[in-house]
Amino acid sequence: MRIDVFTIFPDMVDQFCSASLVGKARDAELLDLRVRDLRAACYDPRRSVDDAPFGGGAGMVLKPEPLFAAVELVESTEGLPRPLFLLSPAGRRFDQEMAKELSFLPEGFSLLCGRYEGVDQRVNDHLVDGELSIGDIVVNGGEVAALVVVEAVARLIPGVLGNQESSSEESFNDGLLEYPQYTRPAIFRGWSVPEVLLSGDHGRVARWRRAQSLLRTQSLRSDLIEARGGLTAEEKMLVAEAEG
Ligand code: JCQ
Repeated sequence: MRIDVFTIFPDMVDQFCSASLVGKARDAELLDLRVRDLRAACYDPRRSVDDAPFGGGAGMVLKPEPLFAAVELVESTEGLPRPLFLLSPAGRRFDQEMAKELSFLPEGFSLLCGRYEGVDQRVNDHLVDGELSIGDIVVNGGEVAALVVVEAVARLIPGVLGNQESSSEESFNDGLLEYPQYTRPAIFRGWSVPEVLLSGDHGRVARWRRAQSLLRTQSLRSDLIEARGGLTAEEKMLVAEAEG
């Protein structure tokens, strides 16, 4: 799978990727990540990528020419995996479901990191295929948002995570928060690990974990329960048992 990332800070994106799981995926040739300098096809003497907004106002706007030129240079030489998404607070909300969808794209996809007060609207209208947001939050540049997308997708590519890690992803945690995890020591500063986890009874452990996932999700993220269409009769029993 190939992912192209267009940014005015290619070193920053490359360095993060080399130091993370994304770098492992890249070294194993499971992910073909190509980081592109948005100034690559910037031929004016000052190599400027931004300018003041028409109509006045604070801040700078990314200019259309260097962005179109950078994308088209790749398109005409190596081909560009599309869809091409602009990272922006106005985009469609990126979530685990979308990470999964992107990880299934055989040709991959591309990301364009926005900056400053925004991007010339003609980039939205005529260059990219859509906009992605990592949440209702504004960061200075789309780079950190792009890294969120790249890492979330990379870890879903078969072979990137070890078998143990990836199977825990698929199994019973469908749309629910994780159950609480514990490790040694069994008693730390007087706080004990729940007895059931030391029992060796795998059936009891599985039921307890399922109940804890449901309880946690109900109290912290009731929207996730709603999205699954509420609790089944069996799940209600598990929760009632755990609450009792
Ligand atoms: C991404 N959630 C927030 C900031 C304007 C394209 O226009 C802009 C892009 C940015 C950077 O991205 C984000 C973001 N997802 O802030 C302002």
